[in-house]
Amino acid sequence: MNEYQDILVEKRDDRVGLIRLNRPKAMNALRPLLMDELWDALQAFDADPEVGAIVITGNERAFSAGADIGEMATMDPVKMLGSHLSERWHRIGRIRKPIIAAVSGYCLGGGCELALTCDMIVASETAQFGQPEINIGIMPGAGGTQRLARVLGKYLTMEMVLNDRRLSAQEALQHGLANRVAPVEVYLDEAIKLAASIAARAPVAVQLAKEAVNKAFEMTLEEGLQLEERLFYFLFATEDQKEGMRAFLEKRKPEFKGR
Ligand code: DAK
Repeated sequence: MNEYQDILVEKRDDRVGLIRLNRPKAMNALRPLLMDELWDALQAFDADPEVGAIVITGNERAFSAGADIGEMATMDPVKMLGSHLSERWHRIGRIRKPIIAAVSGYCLGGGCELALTCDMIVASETAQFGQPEINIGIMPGAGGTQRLARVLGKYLTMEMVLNDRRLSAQEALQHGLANRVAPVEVYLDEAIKLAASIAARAPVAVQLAKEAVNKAFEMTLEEGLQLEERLFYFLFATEDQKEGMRAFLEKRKPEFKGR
C-alpha cells in the first residue's frame, strides 16, 4: 500500500479496509491532496478481492470540518473549474464496495457531504452534522443540498443550509441520517463490526445491491425496478448464488468466493 501524508490506511484480517483522515490539527480539513489520497486508497480497496467493505473515519474530535477554507479563500470561478474539484468529490460514488462513515465530533460542510456520499453512517454520541457554508458566504457544493434533502426532506434541510442548524447524533439517528449511534469509545469498533459483517457476505451480490439502492435516488420507479430485475437475474450467473442456495438446502454455512 502507498505511503500517504493526509490519511492512514489499514487492511484488516476481517476483510475491512480502514481509511483514517489524518489532519488532526486542521480538523481533517479536506484539501485536494487528501481527496486525491482518499481516492487512491478507495480504488485500491475496491480492486482488492481480500477487502469486502470500507470504513472511512476521522478522529474523536472531528470526522472532518469540511473543505480546506485556506485553500479555497483565494479561488475564482475559472480556477475552480480548472481544479476539477467536482470530479475529485463525485468520483467517490463510483466505488462499488460499500463504504461506511464512522463519524465522531464535527462533521461539517464537505465533511458532512463526504459522509453523505458513503453508504451507511455510524455516529458517536458526540457527532455533530452541519452545513455551515452560509457563515463564510457560500453554500454546499459537493452534494449537500441534494443528498440532505433526499434524506431529511425540504424543511430541515433548508434550516441546516440557510441557517447553520446542526444535528446531534441522536437527531441524525431519528431523521435517518445515521444507521446507529454508539458511545465515543466504541463507535469505530461498531462501524468496523458492521463493515466486517457485510464483508462476509457474497461480494458480487453486495456490490450490485449497493448499486441498485443508490440508483433509487436517481431513477423513476419503473427504471429502478427494471435495473433491479436485471441485476437480480445477473446474480444467477455467479458461483456464489449456487453456493449460497446449495448451502441453505444442505443446512451449512456458505463459502462465498466473490465469483
Ligand atoms: N478548513 C481549514 N482549516 C480548518 C477548517 C476548515 N474547514 N476547520 C477548522 N480548521 C482549522 C482552524 O483554522 C484551526 O487551525 P489553527 O488556527 O489551529 O491553525 C484548527 O482547525 C482548529 O479549529 P478551531 O480553532 O476553529 O477549533 P474550534 O474547536 O474552536 O472550532 C470548528 C471547530 C470545526 C467548529 C471550526 O473550526 C469551524 O467552524 N470550522 C469551519 C467549518 C466550516 O465552515 N466548514 C465548511 C467549509 S466549506 C465542492 C466540494 C467541497 C466543498 C464545496 C464544493 N465541490 C465539489 C464543488 C466544501 C466546502 C466546505 O466544506
